[in-house]
Amino acid sequence: MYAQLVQTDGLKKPEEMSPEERAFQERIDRGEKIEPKEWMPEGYRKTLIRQIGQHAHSEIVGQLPEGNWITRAPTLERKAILLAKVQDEAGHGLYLYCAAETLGVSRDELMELLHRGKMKYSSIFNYPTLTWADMGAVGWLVDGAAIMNQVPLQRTSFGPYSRAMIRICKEESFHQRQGYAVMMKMCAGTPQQKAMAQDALNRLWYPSLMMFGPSDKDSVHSAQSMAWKIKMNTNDELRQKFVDQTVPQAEYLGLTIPDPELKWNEEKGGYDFSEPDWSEFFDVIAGNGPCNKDRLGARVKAWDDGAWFREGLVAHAEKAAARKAPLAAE
Ligand code: FAQ
Repeated sequence: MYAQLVQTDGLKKPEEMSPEERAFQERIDRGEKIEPKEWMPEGYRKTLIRQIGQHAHSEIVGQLPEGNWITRAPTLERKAILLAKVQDEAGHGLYLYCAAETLGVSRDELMELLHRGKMKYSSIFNYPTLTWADMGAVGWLVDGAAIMNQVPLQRTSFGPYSRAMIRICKEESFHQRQGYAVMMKMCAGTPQQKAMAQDALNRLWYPSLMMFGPSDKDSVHSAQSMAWKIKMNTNDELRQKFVDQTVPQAEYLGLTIPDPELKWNEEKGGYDFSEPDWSEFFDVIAGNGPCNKDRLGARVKAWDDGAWFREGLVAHAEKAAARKAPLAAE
């Protein structure tokens, strides 16, 4: 079922395109938005289902590492802020599932694929959140990386995805700022608090770099997705921008990026930095990260525990429809 939903043919040369495909590509090249009921190549539809679906799953699974700390937030104010942030992520998931549904896939199908381990979500959420400082580092680095990827996606060619991104980006920038605020507080605190902040950065730095996907030479979808403006930048371009933006923020905090090779490169106008361990990345997305089983287990349990509620809603809707039916017949 997954292959049927998302498998595509790869990048076509103009001479290999049908007249319809060529006209479609010209619309994309002119910067027009594509809307759900308009004609689109099957590969375009499937690529969007894959990317938007995975993105939606990331928002939902992404609630778990931070949800883990809601009951242990150090103050009432921090708890309220964290709770609001985690709820925002649920909202992002819902906008994105709605955008995917306009492409002819149901939310139940997407959920089933996630629960059977057939569909991915972002690698980053397979790492544990061990201390309160991780709440700062997740907001700062993980939301920071998410925004770096999502701001260009506001201009993506598929209308519903682009509009969902506009709203999501507004909320993500608040998330990033709240994470940085936690880091600032901890770095201005006791030596132990600063050490916790450094430890969180040490553990989450490379997993955050991995969020942008494999290096361009190993990215299977980038060429076609960029031609269709489903992706606006390559994985390496965004990773570089993220490093360039984040290093001065770490310096301001008085923290050290855990990369001895990190160095400003005058010629390229950006930092040189060490690549993440790509074998670890591929292992994590194959289901073998530190928390994959817990994360998926938690989602499946939540889905199963909510069955009675979904059934209740359907029963109520059926009853309400039956009550209206005789009136409609009169
Ligand atoms: N994790 O050919 P490419 C957030 C897979 S939102 C897992 O380069 P593509 C908010 C990829 O799917 C974070 N898998 O793929 C938040 C493909 O496998 P497939 C999510 C990954 O699609 C914050 C294979 O590797 N954001 O965090 C990853 O062109 C805090 C080959 O890769 C989005 O989803 C990965 N990191 O580029 C929530 C943004 N990277 O499908 C809570 C939209 C790659 O063939 C708390 N998505 N893979 O089996 C995108 O921009 C793209 O899909 C990329 C990957 C850039 C993620």
